[in-house]
Amino acid sequence: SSRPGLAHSATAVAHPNIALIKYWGKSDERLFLPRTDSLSMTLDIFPTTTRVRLAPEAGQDTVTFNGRPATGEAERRIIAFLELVRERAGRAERADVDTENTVPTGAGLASSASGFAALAVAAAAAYGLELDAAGLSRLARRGSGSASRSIFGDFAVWHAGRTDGTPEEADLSSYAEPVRTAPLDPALVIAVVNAGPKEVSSRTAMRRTMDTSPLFEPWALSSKGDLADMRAALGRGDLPAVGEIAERNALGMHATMLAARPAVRYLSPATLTVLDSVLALRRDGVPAYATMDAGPNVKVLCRRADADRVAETVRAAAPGGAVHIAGPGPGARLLAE
Ligand code: 2P0
Repeated sequence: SSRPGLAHSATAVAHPNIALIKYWGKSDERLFLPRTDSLSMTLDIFPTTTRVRLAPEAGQDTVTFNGRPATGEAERRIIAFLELVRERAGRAERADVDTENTVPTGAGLASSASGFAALAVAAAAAYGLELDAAGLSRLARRGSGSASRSIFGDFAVWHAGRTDGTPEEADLSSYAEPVRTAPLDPALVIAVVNAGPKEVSSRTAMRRTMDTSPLFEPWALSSKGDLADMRAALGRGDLPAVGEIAERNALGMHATMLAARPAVRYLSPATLTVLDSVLALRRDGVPAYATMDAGPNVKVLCRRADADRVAETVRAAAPGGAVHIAGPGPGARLLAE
């Protein structure tokens, strides 16, 4: 509502994204500046819907997550994000945040990406902060790096930003934007081999990898080449090339973690069983390629027309786990209240 005297409120919805060129490692932890550029596909499943309602009488923020009060680190991060929005908007009122998340939290299924993208769009609107899409992406980045990409639908690239200037210059130049592609008709088949929360947070794992892994810098360097190759493959609509590049980039990222001291290993026996089934699909002539994030679950990129067959195959490889089929989804947006 924009009626004076009444609490302002805004509701936004955003979807998770899966990186085909990974974000792993920060050059600035406070500003969420990534060490490398990354590129992702936003999904059409697992939306997060978030309402931010200003509460001028309240002495503190309240955060409700799937109907329950948020606690601990999740609550702390959301309140820190509201502080940032208030600072930028020159406002002081506290807020009630109510968020409904349909994705398993903390399992490497990108719940923080949809979560902070929806929060950025809703909070900016509620506090009267007028931002274009790049500005919203920069803002969402401060909640969780990968959220910068969920502002956009389909494929998005997140720029690491300038590294030769001040932190402010880097901050201004690190945001996501859409990537043009030739028609691909892709699907991501998501094999949930374990929906529980991860043992090591992305933040901790990234920091340890950068600080201790001798493979980190070589991967960061090779990721630049992967991104250039990926843009070209997307531009010509070459799904097998897109998949091959995504798979090698993800395996390289996991190699950097395996070489950290102590090692960070998100991949489980069930993960490797699914990876074997993806190789078997390729041997049978089905273009299917795997990517894994900060957890044991596997996302298989394939053609939409092959998605049911791919889903059957990975379901047989990892019995008991849920399998979801996602297509390219929309960017974050405000809902009419
Ligand atoms: C990505 N991941 O590009 C990479 C690949 C996981 C593996 O972004 O610390 O939740 O909040 O910026 O975005 C997961 O890390 O980390 C992630 P923060 P985020 O999707």
